[in-house]
Amino acid sequence: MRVTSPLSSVAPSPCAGPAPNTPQPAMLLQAVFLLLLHCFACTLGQYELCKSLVSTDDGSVWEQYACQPKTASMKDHMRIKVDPQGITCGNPPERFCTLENPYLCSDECDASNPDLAHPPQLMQDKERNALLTYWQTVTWRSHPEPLLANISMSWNKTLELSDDVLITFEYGRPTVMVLDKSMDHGRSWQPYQFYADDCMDAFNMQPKRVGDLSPANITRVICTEQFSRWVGSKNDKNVKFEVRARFAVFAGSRLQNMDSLYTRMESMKGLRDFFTFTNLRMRLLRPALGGTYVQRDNLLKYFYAISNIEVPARCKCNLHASQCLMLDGNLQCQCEHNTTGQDCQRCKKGFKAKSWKAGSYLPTPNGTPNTCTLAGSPSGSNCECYGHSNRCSYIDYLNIVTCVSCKHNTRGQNCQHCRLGYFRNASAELDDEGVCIECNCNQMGSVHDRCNSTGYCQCKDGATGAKCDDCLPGYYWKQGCYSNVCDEEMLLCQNGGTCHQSQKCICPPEFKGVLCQQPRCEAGKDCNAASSLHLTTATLLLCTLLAHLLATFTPH
Ligand SMILES: *[C@@H]1O[C@H](CO)[C@@H](O)[C@H](O)[C@H]1NC(C)=O
Ligand SMILES: *[C@@H]1O[C@H](CO)[C@@H](O)[C@H](O)[C@H]1NC(C)=O
Ligand SMILES: *[C@@H]1O[C@H](CO)[C@@H](O)[C@H](O)[C@H]1NC(C)=O
Ligand SMILES: *[C@@H]1O[C@H](CO)[C@@H](O)[C@H](O)[C@H]1NC(C)=O
Ligand SMILES: *[C@@H]1O[C@H](CO)[C@@H](O)[C@H](O)[C@H]1NC(C)=O
Ligand SMILES: *[C@@H]1O[C@H](CO)[C@@H](O)[C@H](O)[C@H]1NC(C)=O
Ligand SMILES: [Ca+2]
Repeated sequence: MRVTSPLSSVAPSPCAGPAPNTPQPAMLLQAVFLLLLHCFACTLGQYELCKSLVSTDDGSVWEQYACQPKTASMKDHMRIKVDPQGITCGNPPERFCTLENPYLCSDECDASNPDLAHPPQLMQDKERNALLTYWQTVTWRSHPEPLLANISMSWNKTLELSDDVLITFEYGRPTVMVLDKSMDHGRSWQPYQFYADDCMDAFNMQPKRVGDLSPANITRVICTEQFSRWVGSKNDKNVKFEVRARFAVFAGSRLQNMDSLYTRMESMKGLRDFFTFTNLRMRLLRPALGGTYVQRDNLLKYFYAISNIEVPARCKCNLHASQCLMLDGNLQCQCEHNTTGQDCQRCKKGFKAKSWKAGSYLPTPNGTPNTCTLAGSPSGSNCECYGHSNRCSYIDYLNIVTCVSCKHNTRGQNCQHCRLGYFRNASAELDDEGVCIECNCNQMGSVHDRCNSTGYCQCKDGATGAKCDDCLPGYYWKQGCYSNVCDEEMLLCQNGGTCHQSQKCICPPEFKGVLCQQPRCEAGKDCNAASSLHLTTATLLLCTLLAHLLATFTPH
C-alpha cells in the first residue's frame, strides 16, 4: 500500500508519546499520571485519540476512547463529473459577455487554449497568486430551452460534513438550483436543499432560512431564497449549505458546546445521518438573469461559472479511527479498536466475542469505544455468546459457563448453533443477527420442521424440493403428495375418458371404473338408452343387476 497524504494526525502534545513502562518511583508515576489526566481533558473532548497508555500501580495499560478523524478539505479528494456532455464552454470556441458589461462581449472561451479554457477541474484547484480560475458552461444560446447542468461529486467514502459547503459562482449565482446527496455511492439520491429566487414559483415551497428551524426540525429539507437573488455579482458569489448554523442550534453560536451537539447526535434520530453522505450533486436549473426576465437579444451573458467548491468534512469511521488516509487512491479510515473496513464498520477476524458496534460520544467527554474483543478473551465477556446474548450462567453440576436466552434463533453454550427448525446462513459470520435462517419446511410435504445444514427438509413419500413443497413425477399435490390416479403415460384413462389433474378419470357416460375401463352395461339395448342423463338411480341399479345376472348365466 502506498500512503500519499495523511488527512489528519494527532497534534503533538506531551501526552502523545508512550508512557514509561519500566517501573518508576511512585512519586514520578503519580506525576506522569496527573499529566496524562490533564492531557486527556484537553484533547479527548475532540475525540482525536483512540487510545492512550496509562500508568497505574499495576503497570501501563491501554485505555481506549471513542475517536474520529479531523476535518479535512474534501475538495482535494473529490471526483467531479459534469453533465450533459458538451456543457463546458470552448468546444467550439465562443464569445460571451457578462451581466455587468452586457454589451462588451469580448471574452472568449476556447478549450484548446490553456489560457482561455474553463475545464471542470478549475472548481477544485488551488488558486495561485490570487488568479481566479473557474469552470464555465456554454451560453444560453438555445433559449427558451432551459440551460441545465449537473455537477456530481463523489469520494467513494462515507463522509460527515463538519462545516458549511461553499460553492463560489462567478458572474452571478443561479436563480434556480438543487443540491442533492447520496449515502449509497450514487445508487439513490435525495434533495439536500433547494435554492431559488422565488421558492414558491420554482418548487412550490415556502421559502425558509436555517434560522427558522427549531431543534426538532433542524433536519428538514428547505428551499431558501438567500443565495439566489441578484445583488450585483460582486457582492455575493457564494451559495452555502449551512452546516455551522445547524450545529449552532445545539452547540451555541460559536460552537463552544460541541458535547451538547454530540449528545444530540446520539439521541436524535436522523441527525447524524443528515450530515452523512458519499456523493453530492448540484443541479443547476436556471442561470443568473441580472434582472427579472431573460433578454432574448443578448443570450451570450447567461451561463454558469464556478470557481470553487469547498466541502469541509471528516471521514465517517464510526468513532473507531482518528486518522483517515488516502490509500491507493481511496480514502480509508485507519481503524483502531480491532475494527476493520473502509468505515471501520466490522470487527476484525478473531475479535468477534461481541457483535460490532459504532463507538459512542457518550458519556462525554471521552465517549465509549465499543472495542471489538478477542473471542474468548478475558477482556470480553467471559463466555462468548457471539452477540446473541448478554447474560451467562454457571451450571454447577456440569462445571461450565453457558449463555442464557440466546437470541436471533441461536442456541448452544455459546449461542453458536441454530435452533431446531433453523439452519446456518453460510454467508453470515457467527456474530451476525441473520446467522440462522428458518427452515420453512412445507408442513404437508415434510416429515418434520427441521432441515439439514444446507436448508434441505426431510420429505414424505412422493414429495421433493428443498422445502418438500413439490411432488416427484407420478405424484400430484393436494395438501401433500399423492400417487397419480391417472396420467398421460402409464395410467391412461381409457375409452375416451380424460384425466383430471392426475386425480381422476372423467369417463364418458357409458364407462366407469378408475380408468374408465369398465362399460356400465355389457349387454341389453336398454343400457344404451340408459346412458341418457334422464335415468334414475333405480333404473341404473336395475340395469346393473340385469347385466350381472346375464354375466352369471353366460355359459363358459
Ligand atoms: C441531472 O440529474 C438528474 C437526476 O439524475 C437527471 O434527471 C437530469 O436529466 C440530469 N440533467 C442533466 C442536464 O444531465
Ligand atoms: C472504492 O473504495 C473501495 C475500498 O477502498 C475499493 O475497493 C474500490 O475499488 C473503490 N472504488 C473505486 C471506483 O475507486
Ligand atoms: C420548525 O419548527 C418551528 C417551531 O417548532 C416552526 O416555527 C417552523 O415553521 C418549522 N420549520 C419548518 C421548515 O417546518
Ligand atoms: C485489540 O484490542 C485490544 C484491546 O481490547 C488491544 O490490546 C490489542 O492491541 C488490539 N489488537 C489489535 C490487533 O489491534
Ligand atoms: C445471510 O447472511 C447475509 C450476510 O449477513 C445476509 O445479507 C442475508 O440476508 C442472510 N440471508 C438470509 C436468508 O437471512
Ligand atoms: C442436505 O440434503 C440435501 C438433500 O438431501 C443434500 O443434497 C445435501 O447434500 C445435504 N447437505 C448436507 C450438508 O448434508
Ligand atoms: Ca478555481
